[in-house]
Amino acid sequence: MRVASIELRMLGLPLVRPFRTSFGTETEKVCVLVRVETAVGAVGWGEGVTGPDPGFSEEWNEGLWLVVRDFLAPPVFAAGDLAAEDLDRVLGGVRGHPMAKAALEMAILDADLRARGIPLHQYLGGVRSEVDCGVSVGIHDDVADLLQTVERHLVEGYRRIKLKIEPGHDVGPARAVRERFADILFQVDANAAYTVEKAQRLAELDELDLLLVEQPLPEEDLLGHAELARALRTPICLDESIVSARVAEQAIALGACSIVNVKAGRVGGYLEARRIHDLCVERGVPVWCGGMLETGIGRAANVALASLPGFTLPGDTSASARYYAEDITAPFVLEDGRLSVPTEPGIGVAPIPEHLERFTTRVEKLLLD
Ligand code: NPG
Repeated sequence: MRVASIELRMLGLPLVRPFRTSFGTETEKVCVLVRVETAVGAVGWGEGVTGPDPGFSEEWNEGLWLVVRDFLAPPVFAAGDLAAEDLDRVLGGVRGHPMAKAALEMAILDADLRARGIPLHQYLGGVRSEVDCGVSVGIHDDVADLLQTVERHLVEGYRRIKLKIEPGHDVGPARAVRERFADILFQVDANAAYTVEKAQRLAELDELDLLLVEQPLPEEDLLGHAELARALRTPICLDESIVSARVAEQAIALGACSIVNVKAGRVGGYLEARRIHDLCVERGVPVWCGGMLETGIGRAANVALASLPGFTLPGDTSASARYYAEDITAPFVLEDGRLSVPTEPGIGVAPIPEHLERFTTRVEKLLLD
């Protein structure tokens, strides 16, 4: 296919409640949507997982916009006929910026698969029609409030609870959740908030029978994670550290993690995400699908990814209502703790035009000369 136009859109959607992590509190979802149109009129949608600031990783919305506009769009236009599988080569001159590359890849893959009538889950090799869903609970100052939030999500049917932690809000709140809800699948996520010294305290989590502790140390510290993994009984899962299949291979070989969180945005796209999945299956390492508060566009693709066989743990693929009173697509609805995998071609969903306009704050359209 030949890409004829790439449209960038900045969106701002109110979140139903603030989401607090060790790197900040979000009250609004602000992200970039990418729409591509091919020379024969096929349309595809992609979503950037960046936020308004470089808190989770180095990338952020304005940077993603500029990188797509100034560095990724020109080689894509110049490439002529191309498929998503060619993007590694076509974009090879741009170092880093996986989230920008992933947003563009998703749009190109969506357009291509729609034109060919193939749903994303089928293209990726999915094996399930619905996926088990967990929910991520932000940091709460008050333990009674936290327990109420967890209870609400359990009543909604979520099959696993993940609690955000940071130094000062870790073992205490996690213990309170475990004491109150003895049998639930439960894990914690530190978003790289610990130093090696401070992380020693995380050994106290061992008695809480957690599924995993996610990304305690900074992303580049694979050896630190390996050392910590030897000191803890709770399995270590890596998120921010795993930026490619090659790094996943190294992290596993070093013993830095025994579980991997797969986020397509973080690793440059769905094709690399599938390579990480395949590697982990080969190594016997369970994977699960992470989330970045995606709108229905990114959520659709995540749910397709989570249908692959190695995704044996519930993901952060929550229902749209967990985040949005109104989404830009039809909402994803939880049924018995699961979301259905879209069955239509491509990512299987598209924005509702009226919603899209309402939540758009800026548009820029790039055209093939
Ligand atoms: O359900 O989409 C979700 C949120 C899951 O906790 C979640 N995401 O560190 O994984 C994370 C965190 C996150 C949210 C990261 C927003 C970056 C931005």
